[in-house]
Amino acid sequence: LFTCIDHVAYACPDADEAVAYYQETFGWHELHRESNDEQGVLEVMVAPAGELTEHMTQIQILAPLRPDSTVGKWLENNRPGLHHMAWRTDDIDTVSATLRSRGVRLLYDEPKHGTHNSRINFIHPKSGKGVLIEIVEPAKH
Ligand code: CMX
Ligand code: CO
Repeated sequence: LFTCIDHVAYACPDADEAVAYYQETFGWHELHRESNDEQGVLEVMVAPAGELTEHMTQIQILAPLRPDSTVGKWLENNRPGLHHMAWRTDDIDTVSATLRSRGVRLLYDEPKHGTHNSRINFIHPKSGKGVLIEIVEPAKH
């Protein structure tokens, strides 16, 4: 069903501060950033190298754009830390149908827009053994 771990997401109030720390202290590289208004987050993708290789896992640094967004509400209840992990697939529609047939609770009826024009959905933490899991189908080039 899945090809690799696409990213692990870290949520914090100040993305720029966290990205600078990753760059200066750990030598990670910023590859991409965008604001996702629908999700209410600023998303910065950082990687251990300056260019992505096929199955490289990134870290997604998240900061809320508004206090009433999912990540904003999460930060009211949690300290900055790991928020979700994302599993990559070539075919989110087939994966979603297969998981639903196995009784897995997905958050959205249809995939939504994710980073870099990807299509995303989420496995509810109740179906993810306590972990929020994103399913991501990267844009095909
Ligand atoms: N990881 C694990 N568990 C989580 C969680 C998280 N990130 N967020 C909430 N939960 C758990 C809570 O601990 C709580 O568990 P209990 O009932 O056992 O106490 C339960 O889920 C409900 O918590 P809540 O505070 O009421 O949270 P909501 O139901 O309002 O929201 C969720 C939870 C999953 C529906 C919401 O986080 C969501 O819609 N997430 C998907 C969207 C998202 O995360 N977008 C930002 C990233 C975008 C991107 O990656 O591109
Ligand atoms: Co994500």
